[in-house]
Amino acid sequence: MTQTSTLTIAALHERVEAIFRKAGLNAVQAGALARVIVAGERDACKSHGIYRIEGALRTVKAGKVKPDAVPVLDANEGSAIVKVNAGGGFANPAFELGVPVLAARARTLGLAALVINDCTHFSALWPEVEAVTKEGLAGLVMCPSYATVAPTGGNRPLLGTNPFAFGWPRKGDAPYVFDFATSVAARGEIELHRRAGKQLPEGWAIDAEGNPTTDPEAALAGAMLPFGGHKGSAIGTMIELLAGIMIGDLTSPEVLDYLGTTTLAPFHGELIIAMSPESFSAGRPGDPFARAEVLFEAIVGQGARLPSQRRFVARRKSEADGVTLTAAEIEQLDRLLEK
Ligand code: NDP
Ligand code: PYC
Repeated sequence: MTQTSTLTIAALHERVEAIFRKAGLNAVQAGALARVIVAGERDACKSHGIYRIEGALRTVKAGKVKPDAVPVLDANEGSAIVKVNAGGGFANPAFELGVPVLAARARTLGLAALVINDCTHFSALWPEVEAVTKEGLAGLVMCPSYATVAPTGGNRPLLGTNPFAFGWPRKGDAPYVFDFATSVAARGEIELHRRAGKQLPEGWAIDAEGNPTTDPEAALAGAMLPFGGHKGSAIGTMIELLAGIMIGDLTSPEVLDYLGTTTLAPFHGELIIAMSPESFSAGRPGDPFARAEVLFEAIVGQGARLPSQRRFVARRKSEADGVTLTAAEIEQLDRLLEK
């Protein structure tokens, strides 16, 4: 049986933050990174939990992210577009700086967007979309990545795994949230399969010659495939346009040219859109939140589950019992703290 240890969420946060501080990150960067990574472990999202620490540290060491960056807000008074320049640091502190202004603007105007430029982004998007729903707003979050996905009908990496998240606030309940890569699976999942010596399910990837493969090594050397064929390919392209070109930041192929590798965390921009359901539905019959509940009940009534429910169950368990890590994971944290 695998040896495990259980840590409180606060204790895990302290360790992760200490690792980043020791590696030279300032308090803003280290705190925001620790929050998102620990949230990943707490919610049983292993592909964006502590496994990401080493990639973030490699990126710092390679000089591709500024450990002492301080994000700068351009509130753009009165405009629906709020901007934060991450200053070459990680996206997470830039998001934390911008989200209160985004929310206030969306409440005033009905809808607003937060543009984050010049950031390194390695995390899941659900913590961000949940922060928008916490403000009583519906949210859309998207960003490019680096070229690792072949467009449908193509045979070489071009698009990123381009994550896309949506959130809808629910009164007295956890929000409706989905968050997924626009590739069949996140690249982190392929890496976790490789580490575990497991084959991939069919349909996830092609090798460097463009042939279907279930070998994670061959998939990492080849290309991943978009989810849903041409539909995922088009959504991935939309994300390149909106969260790359439209916001004046890098597209996934440009990110790969800039970094020259997929072993570092990608550097690009991010787009967050916040919408007020009350403003959009004003003057129309029915309360949008009550009507949404009818829809959710009908979904669950058929025996289906709402997205993120697995995460929320894991979160409740972690909050009650702590986060369980394997001996190898604890060793990894100890080693990183000693470095
Ligand atoms: P998954 O396929 O694991 O999950 C996608 C979503 O679908 C989740 O909200 C999940 O909820 C939900 N879901 C899964 N199964 C069901 C079901 N049977 N019924 C209803 N809902 C379901 O996501 P991916 O592997 O595609 O992505 C994982 C993470 O990787 C994301 O958080 C994403 O943001 C991140 N990522 C980040 C990138 C970056 O560049 N920063 C790039 C690519 C991905 P639940 O969690 O509750 O199962
Ligand atoms: O899991 O595909 C992924 C990913 C890429 C960058 C950050 N996460």
